Amino acid sequence: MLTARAQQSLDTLDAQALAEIRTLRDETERFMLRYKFGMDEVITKLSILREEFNQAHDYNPIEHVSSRLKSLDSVIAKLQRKGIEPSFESITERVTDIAGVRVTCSFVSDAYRIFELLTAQPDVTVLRVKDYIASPKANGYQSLHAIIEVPVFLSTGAHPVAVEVQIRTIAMDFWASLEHKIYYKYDRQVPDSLLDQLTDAARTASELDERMETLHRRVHGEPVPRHGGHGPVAV
Ligand code: 0O2
Repeated sequence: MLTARAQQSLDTLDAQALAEIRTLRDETERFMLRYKFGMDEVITKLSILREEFNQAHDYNPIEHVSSRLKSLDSVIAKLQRKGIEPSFESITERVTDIAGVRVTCSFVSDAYRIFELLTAQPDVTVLRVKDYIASPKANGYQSLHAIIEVPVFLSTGAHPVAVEVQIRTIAMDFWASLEHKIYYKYDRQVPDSLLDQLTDAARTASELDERMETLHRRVHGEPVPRHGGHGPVAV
């Protein structure tokens, strides 16, 4: 239901302007749909890896997979924040987190294993990697981020689509989701004392990851490397 003012504004638009608005709306829907398809493809790849790994090794390196498509409002806010020109071309090039997939693993070695298995697939192109596990952010945030590109096959042919994949352990995920909530609760102005506690909690989460991995390896008779047995991802 339109307000009287909105209806009045609409009445002042001529037929051509209305047609242009409809075209833009349709193009935007098609544009966003490609990201949904790209995201679906990555989710399918992960669920195949998960099932096959379970069958072949009787072990599941993936605890949980979640995904989200950035809302149009968030995309527009990001364009304004970063001064990006509002064209489909520049959005494709510069906003690479419209489609996002988050993978939660039990152990750090599983996070790297999933990254390697996913990015080794011939139709996956790695555009960018940020290894916040090897190099945590100053606040303690840990996660392995990769912007990958997968081809989406439409009636018009193959279209490469960027998908942001975040891979982390349960402990890292627990920390990140609490930190995210606190960040928004304080409207990005988190008191220093809380920030210190969060950074300290991140250290505890990291220690827990190391201890759990050591325990897991001992139970399975695997050698226990001194630093968890995984290195940063070479970019
Ligand atoms: P949302 O709603 O999760 O998408 P970019 O600005 O994205 O182009 P940037 O910032 O260099 O580039 O990307 P980076 O460092 O890979 O981080 C992107 C995403 O990682 C964020 O997305 C968060 O999801 C997550 N992230 C990064 N740093 C932190 C952190 O300190 N705490 C938490 N909780 N999450 C973090 P968005 O767009 O912020 O939000």
